[in-house]
Amino acid sequence: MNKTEKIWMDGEFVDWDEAKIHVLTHALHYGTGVFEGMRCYDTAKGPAVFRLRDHMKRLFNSAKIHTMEIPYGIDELTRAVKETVRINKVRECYIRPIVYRGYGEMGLNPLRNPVNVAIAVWPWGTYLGEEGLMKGVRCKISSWVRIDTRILPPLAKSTANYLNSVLAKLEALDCGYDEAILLNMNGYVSEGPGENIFMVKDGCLITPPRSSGALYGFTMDSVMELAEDMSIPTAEREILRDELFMADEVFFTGTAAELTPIREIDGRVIGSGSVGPLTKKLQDRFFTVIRGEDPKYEKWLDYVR
Ligand code: PPE
Repeated sequence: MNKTEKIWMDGEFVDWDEAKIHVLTHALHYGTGVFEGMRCYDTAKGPAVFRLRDHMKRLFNSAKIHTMEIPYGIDELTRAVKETVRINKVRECYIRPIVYRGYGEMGLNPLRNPVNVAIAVWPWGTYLGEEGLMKGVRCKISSWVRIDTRILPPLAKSTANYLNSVLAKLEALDCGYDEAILLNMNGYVSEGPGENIFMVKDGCLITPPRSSGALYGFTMDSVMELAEDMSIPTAEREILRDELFMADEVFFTGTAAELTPIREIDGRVIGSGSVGPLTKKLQDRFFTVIRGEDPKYEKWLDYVR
């Protein structure tokens, strides 16, 4: 990975190589952590974090769902994120704040363990490869089902939830695909292991509803708003696996994945087998927005300086 200099740990900047925790940290054993992922992009006015406030709110909500009390305020951590970007002198980076139950007692009751916080930033290129971003990726519908709200809260971005994602990812890779698509317990399309999913059918942009078990993503939310602004009809509704096969275009969204086209699912070519016209249009618009080249959407940018 691309190291930077300092990591923010519980209020202090620590050298990258010294940012260590005890092996009996609660979160390591029981998945008791919540985290975020954001990107900072270089703009004409300097580095800017995309939808920083929204991501921080989601972090606090994830902690709330898991009854973890974060020992800092949201403003304090928002400032710490910007400071971490500044101190590492990076113009573009991925940002990973994590809140976790730390070292204290072993056993499932975490209440006697501290809640620790860390923020790391590092340059992270394309999530599914440069070619994937340009030409699209090949996906496998996973045999693993997306976690259900009765098992683990899917709207919380918790470390534990990602075990489900890792199983799906490994299976997809093992079968020679780039990425997985997970269905939910009702058999409807939910999302990718680390991405929301969209399909285009007859000019309409469709994404699964909040009840699908997908994480509520801000890239997805942004793409929906941009589409509406571009007079593209949109819908949030249940999607069947068969509908994906018949879709004109399918793509993933996510902080890491940005807007990645899907060109094949379970051996079926999607649309033209390359990036679809609407996907390309939204992708171009998205890249304009994150670079601060669209004044209307500067509201989503938080300048670091
Ligand atoms: N669903 C899942 C399960 C998910 O992990 C992400 C982000 C999204 C949807 C999209 O959410 P948003 O980033 O707000 O648009 N996945 C993060 C972690 C990726 C990783 O491998 O780590 C990310 O993209 O930062």
